Amino acid sequence: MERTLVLIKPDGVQRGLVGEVISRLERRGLRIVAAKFMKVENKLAETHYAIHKGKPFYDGLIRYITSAPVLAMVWEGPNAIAAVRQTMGSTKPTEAAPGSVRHDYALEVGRNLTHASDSVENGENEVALWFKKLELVEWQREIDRWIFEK
Ligand code: D4T
Repeated sequence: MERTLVLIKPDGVQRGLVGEVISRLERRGLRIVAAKFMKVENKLAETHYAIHKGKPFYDGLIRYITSAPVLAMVWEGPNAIAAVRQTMGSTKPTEAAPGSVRHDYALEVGRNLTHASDSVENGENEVALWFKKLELVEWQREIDRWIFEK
């Protein structure tokens, strides 16, 4: 079962879109594994976005993600990485598919509301970076067999 880190970034929290994003992931059939409302320290932001260090948007990105609280979550399901990226839409909101979160609620790449892991490997690494093992809840839902084929 794939796991993905999902962040509702400061703009998503400030704009009151937490419930909307969670609702879309729940309705898709994904299962929540962990959630934590938190202010992001500089060190965590820098580790999470290390791949972008040196890029023109890096400093603004770190300022943005550390500017106000975020909701960090882990979601799981078959093909969770691709499913959640699709639900969020392309990084640039003006390129996001109609009906996606970023299409429906965002305009600019620097205020794109959410983060979702972009590969199985990054998903595993990001979940380990943001959450302790004890914070991850293993559970089943009665309805799982009507959503998950296996
Ligand atoms: P995140 O990580 O926020 O889900 O974004 P993506 O995975 O969809 O996209 P990314 O890693 O390429 O970008 C990380 C983060 O940087 C911001 N950004 C990106 C920006 O402000 N300007 C830019 O030109 C790019 C490419 C937005 C997301």
